[in-house]
Amino acid sequence: MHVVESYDDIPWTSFPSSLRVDNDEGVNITFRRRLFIPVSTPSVIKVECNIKVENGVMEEAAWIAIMGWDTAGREVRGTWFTTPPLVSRDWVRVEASKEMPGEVAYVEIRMVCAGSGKKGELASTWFDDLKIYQDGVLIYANDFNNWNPYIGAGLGAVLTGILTQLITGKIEYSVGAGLLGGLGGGVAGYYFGRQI
Ligand SMILES: [Ca+2]
Repeated sequence: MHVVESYDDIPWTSFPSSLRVDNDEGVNITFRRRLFIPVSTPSVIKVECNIKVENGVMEEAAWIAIMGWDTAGREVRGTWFTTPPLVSRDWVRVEASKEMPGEVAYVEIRMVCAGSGKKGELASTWFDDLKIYQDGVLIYANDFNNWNPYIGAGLGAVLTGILTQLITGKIEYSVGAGLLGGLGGGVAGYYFGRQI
């Protein structure tokens, strides 16, 4: 399995979902990198995120790393910083900030999921409400939204309701059938929407 990303519609800190990362490598792994955001410098760049972990060990914790890049595509020395390492089972809002020198034109976000400390044993990490600020002004936000189950439920309800109305000609059947169709559509949307 190694590392699998999906949306999770149950643990989240902002509706309707969070980013879930399952990792059975035993070690913590950078699963998202090369996410570049243009910045104006010199300025203080701050990252904030909600993180929670199941079955992680502190030696293989989850965090988010930020580093600065120049216009020529080179990493600027001394700009790397990370949020504190985290393996809490409860949601924790982590944050970190650093002054970026004038040659920094982009910041790169690297997301690291926790490991269990033992190869083959699963550790799961959830991320939600990732935000990047430049001198206190929000310049990037990711709520890890997955609306597919809700869109699926809405479409399923409407389509089944219409179909039942056409077949039976009875509005009271259509409402009941629409509810069932909504449930089916929601389940289908959840199933197909989980994988990223
Ligand atoms: Ca969310």
